[in-house]
Amino acid sequence: MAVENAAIRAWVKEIETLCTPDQIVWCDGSEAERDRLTKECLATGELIELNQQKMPGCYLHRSAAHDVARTEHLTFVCTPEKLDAGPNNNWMAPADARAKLSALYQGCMKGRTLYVVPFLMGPPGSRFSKVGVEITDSKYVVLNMRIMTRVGKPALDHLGASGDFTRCLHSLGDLSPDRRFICHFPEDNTVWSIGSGYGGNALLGKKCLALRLASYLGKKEGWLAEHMLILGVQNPQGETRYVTGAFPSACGKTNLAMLQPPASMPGWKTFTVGDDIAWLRPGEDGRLYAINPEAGFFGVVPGTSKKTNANATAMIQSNTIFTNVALRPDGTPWWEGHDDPAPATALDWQGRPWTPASSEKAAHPNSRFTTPASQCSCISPEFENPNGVPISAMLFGARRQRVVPLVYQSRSWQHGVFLGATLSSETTAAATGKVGVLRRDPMAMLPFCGYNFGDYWAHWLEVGAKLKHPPAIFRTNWFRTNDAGKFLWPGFGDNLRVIKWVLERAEGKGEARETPIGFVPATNALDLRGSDLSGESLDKLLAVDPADWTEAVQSQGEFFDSFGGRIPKGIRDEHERLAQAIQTEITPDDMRGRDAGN
Ligand code: GTP
Ligand code: SPV
Ligand code: MN
Repeated sequence: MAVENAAIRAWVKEIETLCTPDQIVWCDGSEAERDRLTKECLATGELIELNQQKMPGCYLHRSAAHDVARTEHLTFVCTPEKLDAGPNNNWMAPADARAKLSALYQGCMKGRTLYVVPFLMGPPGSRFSKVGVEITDSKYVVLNMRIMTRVGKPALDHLGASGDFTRCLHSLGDLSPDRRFICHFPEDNTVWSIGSGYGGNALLGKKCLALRLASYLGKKEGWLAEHMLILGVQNPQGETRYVTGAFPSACGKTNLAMLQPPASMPGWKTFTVGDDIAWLRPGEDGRLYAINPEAGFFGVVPGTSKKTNANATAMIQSNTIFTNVALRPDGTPWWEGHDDPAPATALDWQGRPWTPASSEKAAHPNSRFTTPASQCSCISPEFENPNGVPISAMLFGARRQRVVPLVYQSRSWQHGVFLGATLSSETTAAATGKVGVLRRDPMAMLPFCGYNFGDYWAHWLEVGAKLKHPPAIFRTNWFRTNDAGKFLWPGFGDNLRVIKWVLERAEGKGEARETPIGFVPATNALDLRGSDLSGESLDKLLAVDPADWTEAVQSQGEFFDSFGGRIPKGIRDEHERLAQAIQTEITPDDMRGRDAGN
């Protein structure tokens, strides 16, 4: 493909000199290109063909055993001033990062092919959309980028002769975590990644461009780049409203984005606009509009079944790349939580013999599917709308076994930003490190905000001030457990019951009870017809315990203190107000015999 853009050509030349590949291939996004790359990957073993009768166009990729999730401790934001990256990011001085990584890139593509992948994030012709060019030496990365972004002509057309694109340089290097770095240079609109072939570390359009660099750009240009799903909900009267949800990695965005209404809620329909990333801008009518910059889904496989996510289950039966799932003797994939029972024999995600007696899991807990959005039967008719969709409500959700109710509403935009800023969640397998540890994850953006959180919250407050009709903001928690450790809430399709109340509240209806933390559904306000939830479970789900919240308020204060003077006053005010409201509620009895925590 002949790419005329002079800035792209010059950059490719520069990287060719640095990385010395044997050859250069310019990618155009065509089907012929996909077929050719797939064939090459089958020959090298980078892909394994799955049963083409049962699952046409589906392939399995096994990654290196130590390269299965994002590595947050090896991810850096390289701003000239450390404080601009903030305590929420690892930081390296730009010159140091360039020197360190240049040495690793030196000659790293000898014996390999350099692929040039021009890609567009966002719908063609949209003022929201941005162009990136990824240079990579991984065919697997090219095949995934072709699904996750709009590759080739849409990108080059959008760019024209301009040099305004994100320079995304990626090499597998030697895949060693000792020589792995994912470095962002916001001032140069550049990402340098080496040493990993895994999703968020290697598909540089996703977390690197569409969140870390885009959040920084959004601050400069007056918009927001968020780790959010976008869901369209149509009520039985035929009215459609849009909701976004920011939940940390592996906390339910893809599942909520593809929610299937329960049988006991006839007439309700849902439409997927996005499952991971939203770019949001104020519209001329004073509402907030969102697009999904991606073109596919890179979803968590374990737990995906007809019962939990029928839409995703149907969508991944063809043209899907599976990464790190188990392989059955008939050439079909399997994972924990699959509709079929465990096979008598299989190969696990590393290709080792596996039986149900094995002590290890068959699929990696962070195994993933990569599927084009066009295969999703509930994809929204507004998916390609260049103007985006107007947002009625925003959810901040997390995994919390205790303390946090199923749902509650903020009193205002400022209070909603505070709810986002104080989000905390138990860690998952989507990043390396211990699973199940409680950590603060503001707006589900801890690993993805490209600048100081203090400045980011200030920016949220500024964007809200521009909105005549801001979305209503809620906190959700599908993961509260009972004393036996079992989830109290059925989740998945039943989450529509919560969304229904959310949309009622956004329109000034719906019954609520005011508590120190915000508005909780009044008794009988949630539509539970046809659900077998007990009254006792509901009470536990909606309980607000002042003593628990006294501890939470203290830990929030300590967290905010770590940002020093950069915390906006509005956030401090909300924290103060919460502390006082809890103090007023609490009785000495509440605090007796409590252990510290949260
Ligand atoms: P990333 O792609 O990492 O950003 O994750 P995500 O937020 O899209 O999470 P996803 O929807 O893939 O869900 C992750 C895990 O949470 C899966 O194992 C799901 O089965 C589980 N999960 C999702 N929704 C619910 C829910 O409503 N209730 C419960 N109990 N589990 C859920
Ligand atoms: C996440 O971890 O939030 C993901 C997968 O969506 S990754 O692309 O690796 O970031
Ligand atoms: Mn994600």
